[in-house]
Amino acid sequence: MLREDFLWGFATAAAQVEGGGEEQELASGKGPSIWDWFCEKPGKILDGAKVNKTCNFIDNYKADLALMKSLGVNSYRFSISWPRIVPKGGKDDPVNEQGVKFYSDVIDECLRLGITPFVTLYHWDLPLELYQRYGGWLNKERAVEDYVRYAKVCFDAYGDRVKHWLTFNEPFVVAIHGHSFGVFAPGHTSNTEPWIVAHTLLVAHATAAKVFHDEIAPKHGGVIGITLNGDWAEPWDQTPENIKAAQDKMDVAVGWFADPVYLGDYPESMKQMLQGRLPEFTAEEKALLKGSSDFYGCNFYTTNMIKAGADDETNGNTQLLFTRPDGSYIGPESALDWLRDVPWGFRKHLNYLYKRYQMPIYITENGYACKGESDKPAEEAIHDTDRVNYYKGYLGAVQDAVNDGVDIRSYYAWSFVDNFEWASGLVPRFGCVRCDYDTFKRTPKDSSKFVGEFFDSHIPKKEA
Ligand code: GCO
Repeated sequence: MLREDFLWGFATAAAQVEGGGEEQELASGKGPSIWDWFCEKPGKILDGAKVNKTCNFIDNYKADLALMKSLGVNSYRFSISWPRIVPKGGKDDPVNEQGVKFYSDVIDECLRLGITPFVTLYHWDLPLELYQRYGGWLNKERAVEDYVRYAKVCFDAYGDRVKHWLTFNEPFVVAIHGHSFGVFAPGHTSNTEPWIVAHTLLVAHATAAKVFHDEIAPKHGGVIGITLNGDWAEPWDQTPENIKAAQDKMDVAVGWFADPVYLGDYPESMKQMLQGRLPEFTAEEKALLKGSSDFYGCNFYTTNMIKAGADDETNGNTQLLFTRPDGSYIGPESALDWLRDVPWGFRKHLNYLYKRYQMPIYITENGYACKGESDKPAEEAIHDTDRVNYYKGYLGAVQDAVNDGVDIRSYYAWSFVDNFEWASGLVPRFGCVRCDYDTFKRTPKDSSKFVGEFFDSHIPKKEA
């Protein structure tokens, strides 16, 4: 069984679900984010979708929360849009009261339904103005100040009701997809910027967490952390070079952020690989980072087989494969080339994290986009057998890891409803609930019921 106070629900992000169209956006007082601007560039979004018209959570939030409740959740993870709170983003820029009220209403509705809100402060929608003023995360001094002021506005407005906070979602993706691959906003391709951006994000995380620990937690209680992606890296075979390669891959995917936060500095393998390009922490920054997270936030999707020897720093100079040495695939294909259904890696990953960082783990995302789902008519697509199979395997892995002794405190399925999958647009569908993008109509898929029933039978009921 899981803990009696285990949190479970669905996860979403502001930019991926909120938008109901351009008019709504203009009337809301929200400023543009780098994703609004990025979507206007030809060819950046696979199907030409716009981030300002996704699932219209803005108008639908009450019905969405009621639907979540009917599926049995006791929690909901969502993010706050920085440019909705501070349209221009900066520490001296005005606050949009309409935006502050929106999340306040969402939080109140959650609490009214007995749903614990789990709030992410930054899920990739940087106010465009800050990118234009000084290059966004590339400018540590200014970005940290502006971010911390925004975080304070949120803590002050919601800290009385929100007890679970995340400073950043997947800083790896912000740094690598945004500044090395160039496939996510702001679309840079550089071999120096990602390491600088990551450094800024870590310092911003630690500074905001200190404000929370010093000023908010003593008054209202609550916990704060950062959430990291990272697929499980399985050595291709048991040769020393491939075992080392798998560790190097884990160091870049996870250790790049988790080692400074929980262990005090960047992994040695990254220092060696990047030499002078990896920034160094000052003594003050190290002290700030230590103890900055009250838990380990884990987003998890898949597993790769790892071989030594590819010339790619973003993977620790390793090669990622979905095949075994005998040529067989480790799991079936999804709608996305980076994602396959490989449940056994999850148990290993959770054990690895717990052993290395010794922190309670909150699983903040886990989910699947079924191959070909978008080509099917709605009445067929809602019978999402591949997603049910994925959750069956991965939830089993969570239960196994708990039985192994790993301290796991939450699970959020990604995602509640089909939504804007960044550069892939609206084509890959991750929802346990279908979204009709013409009418915004929601229809629960089979997986939503499967996940609900799993937790109904695995979380012990509190004695009345
Ligand atoms: C993530 C992202 C989500 C994605 C999901 C599927 O945190 O990686 O939070 O925004 O939609 O991972 O790719």
